[in-house]
Amino acid sequence: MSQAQSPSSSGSSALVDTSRQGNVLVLTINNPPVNAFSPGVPEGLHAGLDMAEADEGIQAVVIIGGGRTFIAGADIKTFDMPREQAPDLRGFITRLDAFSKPTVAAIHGTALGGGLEVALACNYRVATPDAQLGLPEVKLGVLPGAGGTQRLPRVVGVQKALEMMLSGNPVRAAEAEALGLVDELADGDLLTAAVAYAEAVAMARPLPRISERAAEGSAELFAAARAGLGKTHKGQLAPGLIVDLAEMATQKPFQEGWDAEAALFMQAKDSPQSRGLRHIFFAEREAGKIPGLGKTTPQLEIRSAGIIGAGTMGGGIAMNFLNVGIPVTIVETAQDALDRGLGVIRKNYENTAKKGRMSMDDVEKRMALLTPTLSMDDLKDADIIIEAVYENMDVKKEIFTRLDAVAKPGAILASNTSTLDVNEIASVTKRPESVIGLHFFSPANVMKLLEIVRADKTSDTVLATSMALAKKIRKVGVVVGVCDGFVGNRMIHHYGDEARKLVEEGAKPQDVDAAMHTLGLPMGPFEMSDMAGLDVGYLIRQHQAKVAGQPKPDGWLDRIVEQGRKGQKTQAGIYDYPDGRKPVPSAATDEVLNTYRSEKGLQSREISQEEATKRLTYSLVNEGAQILDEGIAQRAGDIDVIYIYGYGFPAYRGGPMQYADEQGLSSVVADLENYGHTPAPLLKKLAQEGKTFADWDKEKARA
Ligand code: T1G
Repeated sequence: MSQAQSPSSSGSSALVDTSRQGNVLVLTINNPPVNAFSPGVPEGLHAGLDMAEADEGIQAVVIIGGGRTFIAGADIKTFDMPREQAPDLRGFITRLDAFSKPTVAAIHGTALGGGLEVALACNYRVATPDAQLGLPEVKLGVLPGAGGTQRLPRVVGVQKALEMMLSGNPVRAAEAEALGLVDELADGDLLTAAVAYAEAVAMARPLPRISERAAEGSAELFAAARAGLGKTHKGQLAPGLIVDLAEMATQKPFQEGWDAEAALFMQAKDSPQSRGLRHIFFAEREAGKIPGLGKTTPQLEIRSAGIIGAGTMGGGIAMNFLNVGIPVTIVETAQDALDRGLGVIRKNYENTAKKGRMSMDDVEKRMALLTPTLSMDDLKDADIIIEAVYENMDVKKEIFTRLDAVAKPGAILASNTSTLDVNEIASVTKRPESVIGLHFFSPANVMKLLEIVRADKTSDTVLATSMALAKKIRKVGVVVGVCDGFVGNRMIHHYGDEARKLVEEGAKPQDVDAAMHTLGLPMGPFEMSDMAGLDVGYLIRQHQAKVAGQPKPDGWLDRIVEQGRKGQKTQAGIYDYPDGRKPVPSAATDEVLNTYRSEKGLQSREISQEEATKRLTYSLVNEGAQILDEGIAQRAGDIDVIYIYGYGFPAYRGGPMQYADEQGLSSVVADLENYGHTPAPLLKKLAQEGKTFADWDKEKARA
């Protein structure tokens, strides 16, 4: 095996090895971890093609990935490089498509994005049965930019190509073969199969050129595709461009579509939406890294779990473990509550089975892993125990005192508290190093976010185990510190306050919510409050005022609750719900607001959507900056991940902190001051230095 020397460039490329098998030259890409098309890869591949061209004895070329996968795409880190420095994927693909000798892509792992585009420019594709092939560019706010929009429709048909490019989801090799995207499924060794295919087929036939086929599609098909974008990709740029390019593949010569694709790719790549989605791609992976905790930090094995509380949260949490085959013992204080909890879990699974997403056999298998009990003593062997009872510190302390006596040595003791002080909970145990917060978001079996609350004495092992467990149960884990509300809820508290102020100043609740719809959130603050239940906040405010010896709260929201309008669950809250689900502006709420404003002498004024949007998003950003300054969150990117996976912030905005970076922190500071707020010191400092939150994250990572 030698390293390809590229005559066209000075040094050899260590990223591509060449080897010869009979008359076949094998080019093996070694660019771990995913063989992205990084600088050095094209140089090596070109050198390999040079070698194949120069040697008459070579009659075919096989391109294969070393390690765990074929090429997983262009190197996303190079998107913002100056064009002349970025790896020239299109240039390589142009050469490969016209190459004089037959080429075979040998695919295992994932052939994604530019990786599949390289494979499409090969004459043939051989894949392992578990390989996956896809064009996920839309998830990065871009479009396939190296021929995918023109070649895929010509191979699998426009309908399937649109489905793949708009969803960004891969297909498995068996389906790819049925589609004609893969020519042969390799049984046994992939390279052996690919070389054999090159010898038996590729060398025996005239070279097939995808670009010479026509793609077919009807006007109705494209009209339907465009109409669907309003639902699936509302407000996004790249999906519409993908439909345009797929349509071009049916109407124009290949070269014209190829050229148009390049221009539209650049347009999408340079959009704030692509910057937002690429930011989240990396931020989500960074959030899983805990500075100071390397791969050598010992972890505990989680083979069984105990859940205390079989209510909505406890049941949802239990399902996450059952879904990955981890047995759960679930505890309640009364048989009817236990039966009810199990019934909800079973019903959830049966509903999924009715939708065809799992079999009834799967339902039974998962339910068989669930052991109900009324005795906490039955948790004595559990590797992790998660308390999921209602938000009351005394109750939690009592439970953790019992757990301390029951749980085996080394068991992780976790609380699902959404705001309470995990240090205080840990203080009642003799094992504070084993205590951690695992804040699941409701519904816990659906929402991907898991705030991992690191208490003062939580050990590195418990923390690292919890982060690994988050991945295992398919959650996006983010480490947060102890404070009231941790990160997400602490910020949303300010967001809710600002929303209420906007209404007191004259805005209609539906207009405030509409501002957030325009930003891309599925629900605005008042729809969210009605959904959660207004009485939750009401009781907290009443309790806090009583504890503080303050007068009973009498805000406009309190008055709505006191009319028995508790939100969607009572078909009336801030909105009315005549059909039980869809919010409709309520005359009763308008009346409460008008009375309240006149009693308080509040002058109503017109409030623009721009003002509402700025005040709501910047209330999050300002508190987020304070949270960073206090070290409660490790990165601004972590806060963005929390808001995308826990609060429905649109990923194509990148999260609140990325959104602020896009507006410019100086203008955020100016707007905050203009609306009567004091910018957090860190935000002010970054603005004064002309920096972004992303800069702050980078500097911190280097420290
Ligand atoms: N570029 C750069 N780095 C990448 C990368 C990529 N394409 N894919 C993964 N990484 C890094 C990732 O950040 C992480 O780094 C490590 O690899 C492991 O990733 C012209 C323009 C392949 C399914 O969108 O979907 O081609 O944190 O944790 O869970 O048309 O990675 O270790 O430092 O995700 O096993 C299209 C994106 C690009 C594929 C593997 N391709 N990657 O999942 O590992 S755009 C994609 C993935 C394009 C062309 C267009 C997944 C994976 P670190 P990981 P994994």
